Amino acid sequence: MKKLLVIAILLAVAVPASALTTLDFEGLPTTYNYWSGHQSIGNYYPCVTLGPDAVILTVPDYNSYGYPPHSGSSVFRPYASGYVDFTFDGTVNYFEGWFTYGGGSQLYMEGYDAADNLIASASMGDNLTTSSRMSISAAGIKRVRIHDSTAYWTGDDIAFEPCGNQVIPEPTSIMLGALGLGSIVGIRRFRKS
Ligand SMILES: [Ca+2]
Repeated sequence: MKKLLVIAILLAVAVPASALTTLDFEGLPTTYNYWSGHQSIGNYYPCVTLGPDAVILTVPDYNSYGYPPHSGSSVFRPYASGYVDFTFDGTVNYFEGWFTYGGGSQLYMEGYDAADNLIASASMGDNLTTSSRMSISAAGIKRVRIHDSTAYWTGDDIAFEPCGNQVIPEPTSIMLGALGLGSIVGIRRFRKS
C-alpha cells in the first residue's frame, strides 16, 4: 500500500504546469489607443480586468524610442492615473511583465490578495530605451498594481496562469492522482484474477 501511495503522490506532482497566458497588447482596436479613443482596456481580455485607464501606445507614437515594445509594436500604460490594476476573476500564483521606466525613482509591481493585503512586490529603476522583466509569486494573488509616483512607464507581454488554473488549481492534481491510483489498483486486481 505504501508503494501505491508513493506512486499516487508522484503522479499528482508530475502533472505539468500549464503554459502562461500572455497579453501582448497587439491588434487592439484604435479606440483603446492613447492618442485616438483612449478607452480603457477594461474587460477586453478574458479572466482579467485592466483599470482604471489602461491604454495602448503603438510605434511610432510619441516617445516610442525611449519606451520600446517587448513584442510587436504596442505596449500599455495608464492614460492619466499613473497606475494600472490587473484584477483577476479568480486568483493567480504568478505574474510577470516587461517594463520600461523613466521616472527617476522606482517602478513597483504589487500583488494583493482577495482581502486586499499586500502579499508580494517587486521594483525596478530607470531603464529607458530597453525593457526589463519584473515578476511576483505568491499564493492567491487577486489584483496586481503597477505604479510609480508619476506615469513615466510602459509595460508589455504581461503573463500569468491561464484562466483554467485560476479558481481552484488543486482538485485537478488530486483527481489525476486518484485516477492514477485507481488504475494501478485496477491493474493489480486484473492481474490477480
Ligand atoms: Ca507588444
